[in-house]
Amino acid sequence: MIAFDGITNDTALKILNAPTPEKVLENYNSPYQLSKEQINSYKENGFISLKNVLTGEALTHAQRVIEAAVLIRKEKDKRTLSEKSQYEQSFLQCGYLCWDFLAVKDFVFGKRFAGIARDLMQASGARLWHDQALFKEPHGRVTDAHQDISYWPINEGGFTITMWLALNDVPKEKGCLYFYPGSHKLGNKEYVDIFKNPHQPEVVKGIEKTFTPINAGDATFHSGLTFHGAGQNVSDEMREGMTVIYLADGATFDSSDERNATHKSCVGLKDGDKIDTQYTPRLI
Ligand SMILES: O=C(O)CCC(=O)C(=O)O
Repeated sequence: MIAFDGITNDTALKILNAPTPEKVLENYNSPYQLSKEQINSYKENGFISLKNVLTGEALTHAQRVIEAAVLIRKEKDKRTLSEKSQYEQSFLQCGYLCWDFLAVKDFVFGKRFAGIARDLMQASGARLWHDQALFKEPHGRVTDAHQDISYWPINEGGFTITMWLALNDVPKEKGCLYFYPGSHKLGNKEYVDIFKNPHQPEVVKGIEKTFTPINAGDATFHSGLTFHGAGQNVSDEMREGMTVIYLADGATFDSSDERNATHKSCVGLKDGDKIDTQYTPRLI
């Protein structure tokens, strides 16, 4: 059973139903300036770690709201870590929170984060693909290395990017992310079944991993083409990560892989259609 300081099942709903303070909204929507070096570094490596993407009251607020949402989603799950599947031992995964909780929507729709995504992808605009909280429980196992695009029905892998924002400090021992620099240049390569039967991807053998320990409010951004994973959480604390995944405006639907074609964000689309559905609004 999971628990967060100062939040009960009753207060969780109150937290989620309260309007987001004006100052927090301003922070969620204020621009974040990237340098040319940062944009080039992302282009070269396929990922980047950025400081202070969220700070102060906005960070405290986002943490509380997302903890409350995770608590509500997981309140009925009384299993201990060892009773869960191998995949579930990597993280508590709570997706599409923004469509259930307005307070989370305010965060997920923030133009600050979407603006970073757009600028790193050098796109004309950024759409929402989906959001998901990824909390790694104390002593949760590694996240096996994989490439996100292999799970998504999208033709253009380079038109996808994930923000992974730390809601609390995430040093290496708490299971920070690692990336294989430059692996996005290998293209759409290898499906790893992280759900049931993971293997170490062949294509990144020989590439050294870069671990990205980050503090609360910092974030990493990685391309859907970049191979990555996360270490084990050997600490006694929950690792709290919130992700938002963006598409460059213009990304198109790929129905060719049956494993992915039923993705909720693409319902109603035909092969090759521009991804523009009720779940993928243009955010910036
Ligand atoms: O949070 C994790 O452990 C893995 C994150 C990840 O694979 C992703 O955000 O694409």
